Amino acid sequence: AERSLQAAFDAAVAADERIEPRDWMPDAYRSTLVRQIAQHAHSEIIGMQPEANWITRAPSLRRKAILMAKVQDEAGHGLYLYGAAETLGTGRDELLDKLHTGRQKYSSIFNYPTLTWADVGAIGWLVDGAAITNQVPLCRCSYGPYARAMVRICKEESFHQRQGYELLLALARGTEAQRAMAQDAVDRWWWPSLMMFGPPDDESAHSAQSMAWKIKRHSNDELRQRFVDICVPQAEALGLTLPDPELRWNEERGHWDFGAIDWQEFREVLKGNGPCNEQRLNQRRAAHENGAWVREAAAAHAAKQAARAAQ
Ligand code: FAQ
Repeated sequence: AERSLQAAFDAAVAADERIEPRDWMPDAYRSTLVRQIAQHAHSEIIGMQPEANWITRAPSLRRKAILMAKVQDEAGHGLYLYGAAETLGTGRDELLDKLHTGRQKYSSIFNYPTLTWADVGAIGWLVDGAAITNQVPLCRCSYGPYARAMVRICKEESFHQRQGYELLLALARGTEAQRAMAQDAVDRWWWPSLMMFGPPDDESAHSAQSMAWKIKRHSNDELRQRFVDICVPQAEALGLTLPDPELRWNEERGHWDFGAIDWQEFREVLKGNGPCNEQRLNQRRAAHENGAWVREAAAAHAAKQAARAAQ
C-alpha cells in the first residue's frame, strides 16, 4: 500500500498537481515543508522589528501611515504561514517554541540594524525585492496551502517594494545629506540582501530534493542572479550606486557579473553572531511572554463557549 501511495504522490508532483493536507505524502516532504514554512513565518514576524524601530520617528504622517501598514502586513504574512504549517500537523505553539529556543531559523537579513530613516527605504527596495524574487516561484509550489498563501503575500510584497523604492527616490533627489544617507543605506543592505537567497548551489543541502519535489522551482544562485539583474538598472534610475566594483554586464551570459559574497559573514550570522541576533530573539521572547495573558484569556473564552454549547 505504501508503494502505491508513493507512486500516486510522485505522479501528482510530476503532473504539476497540488498536494493537499489530507493527501498522503512522504515524511521527509512534510518535514521539509514544515522547516521552510516555519523559517519563512518566523522571518515575517522577526522582520517586523527592524522597521518598527522607525515608526515613531517617521518624517511625516504619510510616511508613518505607510510604514505602519507595511509592518502590519508582515504580521499578517506570519499568520498565513503559521496557518499553512498547521495544515501539516504542526502547531503554532510548537513552532514558536522552536524559534524562541534557537532550534529553528529565521532569515539572516533581519540580524542587521536599521541605523537611519533611509534604511526603511533600502529594506523595502532590496529586502522586499529579494523576497519577491524568491517568492513568486513559490506560488507554484507543489504544496497547495503554501502556494496559495504566497499569492496574496507576493501582492503585498510588491507594494512594500515600491514604497521602499519611492522613499529612496525622494531621498536621492533631496538635499546632499539626504542623498548620502540613501547611498549609505544601500551600501549596508546590498550584500546581506544577496545572502537572503541562501548558500551557493554547490553548498545548498536541500536544493536538489526540494526542486525534485517542486517545492523550490529555481536554485538559490539562479534567483540571486535574477535579483542582481533587476537591481542594476533600478539603482541607475535612482542615481545610486551598488557597492560592488566588479559589477559588469556580461554579453556572453546575458547577465550582470558580480563580486564574491562574504560567505564567512553569512555563516557567522546563521550561528547567532550577527550584529542583532541576540536583540531580535530577546525582543521576540519578551513579546511572547507579554502576550501570555491574551492567549490565556482567549483559551478561557473558548472553553466557556464550548461548555455553553455542550449544555
Ligand atoms: N537565512 O539548503 P539550503 C521576508 C539555511 S523574506 C537563514 O539552500 P533551502 C519578507 C537553510 O534554512 C525572508 N538561514 O536551504 C519580509 C538551511 O538550514 P537548515 C524569508 C538560511 O531551504 C521582508 C541551510 O541554510 N523568506 O521575510 C538562509 O533549500 C521585509 C542550507 O540552505 C523565506 O523564508 C538565510 N538567508 O533554501 C519580511 C522564503 N538561507 O534548515 C519583513 C522561503 C539558507 O537545514 C520585512 N524559503 N538558510 O537548518 C526559501 O525559499 C528557502 O528556504 C531558502 C533556503 C531559499 C531561503
